[in-house]
Amino acid sequence: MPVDLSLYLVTDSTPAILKGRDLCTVVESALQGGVTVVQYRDKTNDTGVLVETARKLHQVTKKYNVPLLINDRVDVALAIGAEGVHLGQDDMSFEEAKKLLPENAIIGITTSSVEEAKKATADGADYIGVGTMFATSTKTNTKSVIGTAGTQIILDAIKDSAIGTVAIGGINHSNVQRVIYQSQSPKKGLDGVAIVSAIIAADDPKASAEKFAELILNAPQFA
Ligand code: TZP
Ligand code: MG
Repeated sequence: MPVDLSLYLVTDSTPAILKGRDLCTVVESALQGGVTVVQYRDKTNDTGVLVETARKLHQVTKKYNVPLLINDRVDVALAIGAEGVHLGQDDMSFEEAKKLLPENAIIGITTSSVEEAKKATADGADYIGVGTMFATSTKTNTKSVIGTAGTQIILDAIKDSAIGTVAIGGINHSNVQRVIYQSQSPKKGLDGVAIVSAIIAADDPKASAEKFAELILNAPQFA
């Protein structure tokens, strides 16, 4: 797995989460705290702002040698030369994105079922986002909440593949170790956790990321 998925930050530009702060400043703090990959996810702004913000974010992530992935928009990723994209089941297909993006671009796919995870694995995606782990006010239109039990079933179904895996939805400092431990199938575990509000909405995003990094590092693992 070329990308370190362990502490995967997903951005949000809504006032409830960003609270009027500058996104680049918040993301830079999170990077100082140890975030390993950043996904620019913005369902609020128009294309012009997306390209402008993505370009600014890229300047920041490059300083920390951390890949920037763009949610939904292959065109925005191409426009700014981002390291990759994250696509949901209703976005451009993996095959189309693969044709458009550079050879080494990272492509991640959202999956909520064994069928979707197997398809993303067979397609050759770099990683899958697995969820929704727990119900969250950050994304209310989620197809399904699958919990650690559902995640474990998905991981078990793709245990023979080296595809990366990251859980998303309602993950915070209090549950992250349980998420990592309980989601594991005997032959495949999570490579990381994706966090929105517990870092972006935190009073101190750097301190929050540091705490996550420490909890992840010390999470109990199967032998
Ligand atoms: N996909 C499934 S849940 C979710 C996304 C983008 C949002 C997770 O946000 P939070 O604040 O970490 O619960
Ligand atoms: Mg999408």
